[in-house]
Amino acid sequence: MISRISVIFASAVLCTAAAAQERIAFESTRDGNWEIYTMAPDGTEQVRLTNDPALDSSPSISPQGRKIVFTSDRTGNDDIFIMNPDGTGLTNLTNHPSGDGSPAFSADGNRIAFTSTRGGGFPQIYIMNIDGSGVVQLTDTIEDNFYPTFSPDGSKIIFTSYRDGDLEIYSMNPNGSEQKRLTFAPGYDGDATVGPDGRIAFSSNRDTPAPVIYIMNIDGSGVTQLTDYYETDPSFSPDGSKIAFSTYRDGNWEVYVMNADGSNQTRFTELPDLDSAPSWNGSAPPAAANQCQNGGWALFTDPSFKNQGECIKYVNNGSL
Ligand SMILES: [Ca+2]
Ligand SMILES: [Ca+2]
Ligand SMILES: [Ca+2]
Ligand SMILES: [Ca+2]
Repeated sequence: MISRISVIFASAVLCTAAAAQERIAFESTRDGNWEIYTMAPDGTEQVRLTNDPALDSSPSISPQGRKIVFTSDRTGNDDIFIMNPDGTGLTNLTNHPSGDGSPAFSADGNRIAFTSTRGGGFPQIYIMNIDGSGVVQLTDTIEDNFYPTFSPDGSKIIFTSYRDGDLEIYSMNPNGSEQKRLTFAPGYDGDATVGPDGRIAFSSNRDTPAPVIYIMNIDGSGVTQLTDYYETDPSFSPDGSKIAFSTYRDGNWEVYVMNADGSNQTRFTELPDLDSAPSWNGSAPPAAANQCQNGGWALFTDPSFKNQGECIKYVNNGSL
């Protein structure tokens, strides 16, 4: 029995559950030009985070919801910016004259994969630290590589490439090794997102005039169509039960959310402007709690404790 405890706080990045903010980041033209917004997981509380005449797009929210990265051309070319969830602390991470875009947070929130033309040829996928340092090139092929996204377990980066003469989805290790093709259907296959069970949702026009959303296993098997009008940009909820996506079914782009089996497709944006590219952060409190417990830590839930919800380590001080 533990009669007294000593508490040691885990690093903020690894194990802080209560502070995790589950939000859906998205892009919208509702205030006159493309800006970055977030909303609550039920579609309420839609707030604008950027305010610049430049094109601000393609947000990715970190697993714990503490940072948002996005693409902006406010410097005169596309660069990747990072900011706090309230829009403060805006920082240019790339500062490179080439085109940099499509940022995606790693599963641990410590790195960002992105697409860049800085190599001088076709767009390639790179990875960097969240302060912009340590840039490493991961792909190097003829034809484009783009739209990187991490699997929630951190083991894979899924991306789109034209390297085999058609747009297909590929996987690779986060160091760029073991690049493997996952789709083989004629037409567009891209916009991939990986759920906590390893399944990949993506959009494809393999069976339809406009792209719609499909789901498949991480090895490319078991492809199932989920939507049927014009849908792109799927993003899994943290527990994998839902998928946010963009659709043109109402005559302009809107963000919708559906169950991961395609049922209960629900409209989350209502404006006649363009609303698209939802990014749902990938690690909610339950996942953080599991991570803590697996690492020998526990989630502190005593409501009287000021750091309620933080992961702490119980230490038996021997005074039984
Ligand atoms: Ca803007
Ligand atoms: Ca740039
Ligand atoms: Ca294809
Ligand atoms: Ca709209």
